[in-house]
Amino acid sequence: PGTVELAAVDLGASSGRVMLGRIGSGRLELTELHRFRNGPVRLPDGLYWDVLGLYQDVLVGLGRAVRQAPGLAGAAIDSWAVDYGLVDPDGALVGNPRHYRDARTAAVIDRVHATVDAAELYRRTGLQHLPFNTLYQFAADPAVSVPGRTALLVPDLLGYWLTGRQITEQTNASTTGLLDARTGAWDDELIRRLGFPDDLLAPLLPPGEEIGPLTPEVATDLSLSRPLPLTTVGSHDTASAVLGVPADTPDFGYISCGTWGLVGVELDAPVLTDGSRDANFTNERGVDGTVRYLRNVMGLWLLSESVRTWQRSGTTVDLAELIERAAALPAGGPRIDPDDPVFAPPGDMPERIRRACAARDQPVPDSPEALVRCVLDSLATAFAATLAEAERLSGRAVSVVHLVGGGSQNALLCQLTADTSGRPVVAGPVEATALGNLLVQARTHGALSGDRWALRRELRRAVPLRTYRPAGVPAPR
Ligand code: ADP
Ligand code: LRH
Repeated sequence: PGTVELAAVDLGASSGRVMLGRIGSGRLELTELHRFRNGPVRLPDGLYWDVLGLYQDVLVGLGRAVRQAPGLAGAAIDSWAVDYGLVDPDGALVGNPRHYRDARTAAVIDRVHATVDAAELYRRTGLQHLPFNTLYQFAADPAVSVPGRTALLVPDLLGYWLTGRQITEQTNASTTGLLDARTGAWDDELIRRLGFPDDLLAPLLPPGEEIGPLTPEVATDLSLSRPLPLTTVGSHDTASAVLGVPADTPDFGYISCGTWGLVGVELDAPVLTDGSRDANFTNERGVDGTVRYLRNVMGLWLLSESVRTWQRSGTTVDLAELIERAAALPAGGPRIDPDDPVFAPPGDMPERIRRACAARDQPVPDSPEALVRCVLDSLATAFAATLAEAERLSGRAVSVVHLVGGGSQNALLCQLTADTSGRPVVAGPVEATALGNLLVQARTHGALSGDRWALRRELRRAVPLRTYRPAGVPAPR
């Protein structure tokens, strides 16, 4: 196997990027070709994504990939989970995809549970309860029940526009709440009982398969004169991020830390017990049939939405400097429960955090750095508690914690997580998701071979990592 050039499209909830990877055995280079902002767009009736803008940016990035890498062998897309676009039988987009932070599902959750109760949903699908899981969005969307329409998850919608083929990639399908946790197939009986059309969902494809070549129209737009295949990867960004964890032992915990903090362990089989449901742990599908056993922690959304609030009021914010000032504050300050649903919608985050501190009779953070410290102390506490619960519920020991994603650049968060969990925290790579996407593509194209451990070995050789040791625990000799 030689070296291949591949493009990874990775759409996070706060930014999208198109990366070029040059990959072969012993070689892994990553170049950022295009980065663009992403976030909720508020319209009078709710929150949406700017999906056409994102598609346009994907094309800009792919155009650069084609120009910079004349031998480009393929491309693949991953994005955040659960959200979808509906297409008519003639292929036209119906409406604009909603953002998962939109509040409309609150009115339908009880109705869904009256048809199939939460305990049965968990036994069948293994999915943690989150108000935005696709099944609740379907129940809140009358357009879904018009016969003949297909719901495509975001990476699959973009993939359809690029190739003309409608599929559902399997890792992301596991976040719909309609996939059988044991078999990885659509749970047709559940879909019927919930009253959704039989043909609403497109056929499943696992990671590592060809979706198809770019359409001639797209190829013309990209000035491409040869067929370029789009393939599946872990199109759920968290599935690609977990594949992109540079672990060398099964005894690892991970924190995929960006807009969300996805905290858990990698397993071979789902845990579908009542205890697991009570703790709201999810069994999402990973690459190569693995199970991502994890819980969503609110994540750096708390910080990024605070920064946006300050910027809206005209304050310039230097995040790195703020984190340094927060690090100089004494330990033992106020903490909030980051997973309180009050923090989920966009809006004035510092005010919500101050109110939460006051409601718990704790000191109210009175400066931006005190607020940042409160957020990071609270996240580190939630990360450590979630890791401990993942260990307890799954029986998988966690000897080391890998923290990947944008949050791995936050030295204070990494150190606090090491201190509160009592485990070494290995930070990086920042772009674990794009790297996980590229590693699977490289294997599909024959430039790498082997299982996920072989892919992770390539990663460990190539990316700089930093280890944070828990305070008071001496480094091993
Ligand atoms: P997503 O994929 O969900 O869009 P990312 O993994 O890109 O998120 O992470 C974005 C977050 O990373 C930001 O909200 C910010 O808190 C953090 N971050 C990005 N750059 C830095 C940095 N230089 N120092 C500290 N934190 C950073
Ligand atoms: C992270 C993520 C997470 C989902 C959420 C909707 O980007 O995909 O795994 O729960 O977005």
